[in-house]
Amino acid sequence: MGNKGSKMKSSEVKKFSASTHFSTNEVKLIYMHFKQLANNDDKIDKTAFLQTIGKESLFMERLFAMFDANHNGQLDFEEFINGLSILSTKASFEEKRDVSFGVYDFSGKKLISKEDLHRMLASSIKENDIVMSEEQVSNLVGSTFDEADIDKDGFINFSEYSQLADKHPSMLNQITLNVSGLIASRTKSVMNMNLDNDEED
Ligand SMILES: [Ca+2]
Ligand SMILES: [Ca+2]
Repeated sequence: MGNKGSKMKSSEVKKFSASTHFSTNEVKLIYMHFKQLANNDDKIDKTAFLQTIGKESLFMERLFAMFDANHNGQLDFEEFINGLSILSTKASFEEKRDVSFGVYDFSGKKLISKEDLHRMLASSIKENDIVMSEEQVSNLVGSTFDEADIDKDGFINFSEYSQLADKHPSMLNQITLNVSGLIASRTKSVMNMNLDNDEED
């Protein structure tokens, strides 16, 4: 913490600010937070990621898998900040829609099966302490497929998912976190000591 190398070059800060929804100050804060969580290889693992999000769930585990673009089981800074950018309130509907489709698409075949949806729903219901019988979950899956599976092939493809999301935009709400607030509150202690003496070259 606060050690050498925990600061990012201003050209890098600008680059990440341009490629995400974060201001240069937010990029610096996120970088500090990343350094706190990262292991010696400058990567964060799933446990550290779930800590940041403050929530352990199947959904968040799937998000981690989506953000881990090179599938090595760890997030480097670029993967981390790109992921947080999609979770931020400033991310577009399309960004959130695309990542949420991937969350449900367990097989990676660009198709959501009834089993995929059932698994995710059952898990969210349990996490939110909602009491629902197995039959009620199955009925919910069935009625979602009745509406979404337009060509009736037993899968929700991306185009069908997009149409469903257009009709029910609130289903993407779970892809939104107040990332700036989250990061600011968790980096408060190191913020003062690191944000002074900024390189302004
Ligand atoms: Ca990775
Ligand atoms: Ca279909």
